[in-house]
Amino acid sequence: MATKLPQPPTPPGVPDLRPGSPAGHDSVVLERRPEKVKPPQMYQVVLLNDDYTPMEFVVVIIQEFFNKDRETATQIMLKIHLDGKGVCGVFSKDVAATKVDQVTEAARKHGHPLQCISEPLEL
Ligand code: TYC
Repeated sequence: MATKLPQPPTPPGVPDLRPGSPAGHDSVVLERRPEKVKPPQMYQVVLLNDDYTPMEFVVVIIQEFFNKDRETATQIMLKIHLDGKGVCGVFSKDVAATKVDQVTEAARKHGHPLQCISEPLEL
């Protein structure tokens, strides 16, 4: 009877398809499928205008919680004042919810009616 000599190993990651190896015959080739993993839904955190919250307070809120410099924060505040609302940042769902909570809590603590919401970002 013929004895089979041991074969040298294939390099890492290279399947051994040589005759006699387990995958050399009777093996199943899986069809390649398109990637199904989608990037997570992102949320924009929006401040709403009102008639009572001081402009300066809104500027500070945008600087503190959305890491904007004073000029950018002022532009965003003025956009909200004129348009009724404005986006302060875009975050994952959990981070957006935390920003909403933090801004709402800070506003209530100072007696201001400032409204902060998050909404799914349209692609
Ligand atoms: N409209 C407010 C005022 O005139 C200022 C303001 C800006 C309030 C932005 C809320 O999200 C806001 N004092």
